[in-house]
Amino acid sequence: MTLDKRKMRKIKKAGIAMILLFVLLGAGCGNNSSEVKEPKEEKKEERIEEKAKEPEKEPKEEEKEEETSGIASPSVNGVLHVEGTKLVGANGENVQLKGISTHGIAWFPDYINEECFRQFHEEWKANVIRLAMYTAESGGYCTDGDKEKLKDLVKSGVEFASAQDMYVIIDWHILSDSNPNMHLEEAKAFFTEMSETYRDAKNVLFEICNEPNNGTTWQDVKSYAEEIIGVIRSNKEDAVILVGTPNWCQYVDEAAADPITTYDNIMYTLHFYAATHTDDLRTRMKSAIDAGLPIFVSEYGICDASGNGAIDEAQANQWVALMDEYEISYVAWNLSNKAESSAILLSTCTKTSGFGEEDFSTSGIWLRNMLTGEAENAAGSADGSDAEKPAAVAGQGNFVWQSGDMEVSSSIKNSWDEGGTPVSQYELILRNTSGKSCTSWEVDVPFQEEITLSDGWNGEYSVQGKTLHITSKDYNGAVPEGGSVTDIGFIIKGRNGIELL
Ligand code: IDC
Repeated sequence: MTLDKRKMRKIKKAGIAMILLFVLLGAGCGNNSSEVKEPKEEKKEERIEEKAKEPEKEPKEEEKEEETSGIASPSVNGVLHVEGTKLVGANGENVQLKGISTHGIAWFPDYINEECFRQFHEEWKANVIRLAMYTAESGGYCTDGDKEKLKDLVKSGVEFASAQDMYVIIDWHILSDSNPNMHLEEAKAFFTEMSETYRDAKNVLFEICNEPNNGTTWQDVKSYAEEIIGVIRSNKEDAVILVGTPNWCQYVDEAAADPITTYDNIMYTLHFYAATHTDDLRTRMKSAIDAGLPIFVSEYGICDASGNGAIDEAQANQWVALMDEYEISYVAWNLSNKAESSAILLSTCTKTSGFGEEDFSTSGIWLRNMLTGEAENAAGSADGSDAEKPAAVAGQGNFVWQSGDMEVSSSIKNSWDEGGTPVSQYELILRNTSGKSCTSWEVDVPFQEEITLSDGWNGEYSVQGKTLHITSKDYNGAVPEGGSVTDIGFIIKGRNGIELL
């Protein structure tokens, strides 16, 4: 450890040079609706059995209050409304909602259970759940979905969120049906019923069109919104309504230039995926707020916009800092065990509540640490020695991939130039995702070109062409199921970075 710290300090002094990294994202990362299938029947049953096995953990009232104090809740902050650009509580106090979105409730219905919501509320300090109901896609509400079953799931979700003193968003999740006017009549009927049902609820927000896209204009969205808002308001005068913006909720500037004026108590949604959307979208968000637009980030991910691929925690942290500065609410995508990097559960996890450390993906661990304020230990630490680490170079070298039994997360800690040759110091964190403990491990780090290894620590290193092969030392080979190994560091010479195929 002492040697490593010395190395770190030496490296900190080195000059920084730019290294360009290209990420080739693999197949299967697209927004392809055909990827999504109803979970198989056996799997569903397994989940239900799992649920039945879970003991009911009902904490005492005082414990509950202690654990969730400091976050807004319906019992304390009451009915929310919009003042200027802010979301405020019943007494005019600023309120930030932070929480998690379900995946499509048609595909992952089993996470809608009270024990599951309880854990995210009490342990993660989430104060909002978003219930994402796809309108198209397979099993969608307006396509081949079972409307009654989907509405029942939404109602159960509202009931469980209410029982846990959380706010809840009913999300009409348009996506492949890119223009909300495509299913205007069904939307009217759905929101009529929901606004009647929740006429007196303090904690329900309505998100009336997830992500207009594919050329849908702000005028299209605005005219749709005016109709739907009218329908909702005729039953429920006080509901905060979230309106999507064009181009997958990125063109908030268009809404800012021409906001809805016939109704108030509206917020406009912006969505980002940190490995794809960076400074440009942040600047657009700031300008829209400065122009007076109330913004709500009803969906975001820390991976790329496909919902999969590389994770960029440095960019994600910049987003969080900005949203906190402006007191914007934000809801993470997604509560499922789908094999994609935005899912907060590992695909090996078949539980639907009572999750343990070993069940969460990198996105899940980041989210929990961010919500609970334990971001310092973001990736978990095998030996707790997180002190003195230099900050990652923002946006560079932050990748996550699977190598054998281990999920590998990489980051570049520093890069500089040595007599014209680019040099980079990487750090890896490994997570045992095999579902069993191991006594040794080996991982491959694929580069875009042949590299030369200058140094490496906490592992045995060998280079085979473009691949750096690392095996465990005798002191860090044993990793429990779901456990992590940190501080795997190395320095390489080469112009180009990691290549994920
Ligand atoms: C993605 C899911 C993925 C599913 C796909 C359906 O993560 O499993 O196959 O939808 O087409 C959005 C959407 C959200 C997307 C998500 C990631 O609101 O539905 O979920 N995303 O692609 N906007 C930007 C990213």
